[in-house]
Amino acid sequence: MKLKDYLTQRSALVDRALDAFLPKAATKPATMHKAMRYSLFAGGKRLRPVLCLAAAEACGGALEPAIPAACAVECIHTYSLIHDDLPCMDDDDLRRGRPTSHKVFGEGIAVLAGDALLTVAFEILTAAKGTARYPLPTLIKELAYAAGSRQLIAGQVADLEGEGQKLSLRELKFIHEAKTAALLTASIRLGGMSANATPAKLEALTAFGRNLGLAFQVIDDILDVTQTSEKLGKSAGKDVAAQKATYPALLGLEKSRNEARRLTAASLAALKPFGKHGETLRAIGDFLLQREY
Ligand code: GRG
Repeated sequence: MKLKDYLTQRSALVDRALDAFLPKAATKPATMHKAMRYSLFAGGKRLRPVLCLAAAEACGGALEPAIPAACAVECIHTYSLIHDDLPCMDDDDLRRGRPTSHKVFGEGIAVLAGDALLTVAFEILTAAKGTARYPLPTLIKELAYAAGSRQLIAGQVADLEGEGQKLSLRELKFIHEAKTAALLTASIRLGGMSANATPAKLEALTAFGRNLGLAFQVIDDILDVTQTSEKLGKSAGKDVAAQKATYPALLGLEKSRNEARRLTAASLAALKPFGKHGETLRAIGDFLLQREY
C-alpha cells in the first residue's frame, strides 16, 4: 500500500475508534464533551496513533489489540496541546488550523477539557487486553510514565523555565526528549507491546522512537521559522517571539537540517531487525523528514 493511502486509512480507523470511545457531544455536561471533541477532531496528523498501529503490524500483530493504546496516546497528545496553548503557558490563538480551545470555550472549560482528555485516555486504555509479556498494568504504567512529571511534564517545565535563558544544546536536547520523544516513543512501544513483541524488538522500537521523536522536534523547530501559520495550522514564529531555545537558534538552519537527517537515519537504522516488516515504519520516518507542516 502507498504510504499516503496507509496514513489515510489508519487515521480514519483511529478517528472512528475515538468517536466510539468518547462520550457523545450531547452527553451532559455537553459543553465539556463538545470541547473535548472540538480539539480531538480538529484535523491533527494522528502521527502517534498511526505509529502505534504500524509498530504493532511490524511485530506481526493485528490492528485491533493496538486500537485502545492508539486512541489513548492521541487523547494525551491533544490534552497537552490544549494546555500548552493556554494564556498561562504558550498563549496561542491557533491550533490545528482552528482557534484554540480557550478562545472558543473560555479558559476554565479549556483547562477541564484537557484534564478530561488526560483522564479518558486511561479509561480507553483499559479496553486493551494486554499480552503474555505485557499485561494491562504494564501498558498503563508505560503511558503514565511518558505523560507524567518525569517525561512530558518535565519537558514542559524545562521549556517554561528556559524561556529567555541561553540554554546549552544538552539542555535543549533534554526538553526535546521529554516534551516530544517520550510520548512518541511510548506510542510506538505500546503498539509493539500490544503485539507481544520480543524484548529485542521492543528495544529496537525504543531506539527508533527516540531518534524519530528527536528528529521530529528538530524539524518542528525548523518549520516554526521557515513556514507560515497558514501552512502549519498553528502560529509560526512563536519560538523566536518567546525567545525560546531551538535548534535553528542554537545551530542555525543548515546544521539543524543536518541534525534532523542524522537523527532520522539513526531511527531508520534501528529498524534493521524488522527486515521487510519494518517498511511502513521506515516510510513514515522518511515522510516525517520531508514534511512541511
Ligand atoms: C503537559 C501542558 C503540557 C505540555 C507538554 C507536548 C507539549 C509539552 C506541548 C505541546 C506543544 C509542543 C510544541 C509540543 C512538542 C511536540 C509537538 C511538535 C507537537 C505537535 O505535534 P503534531 O505536529 O501535532 O503531531 P498535530 O496537531 O498534527 O497532532
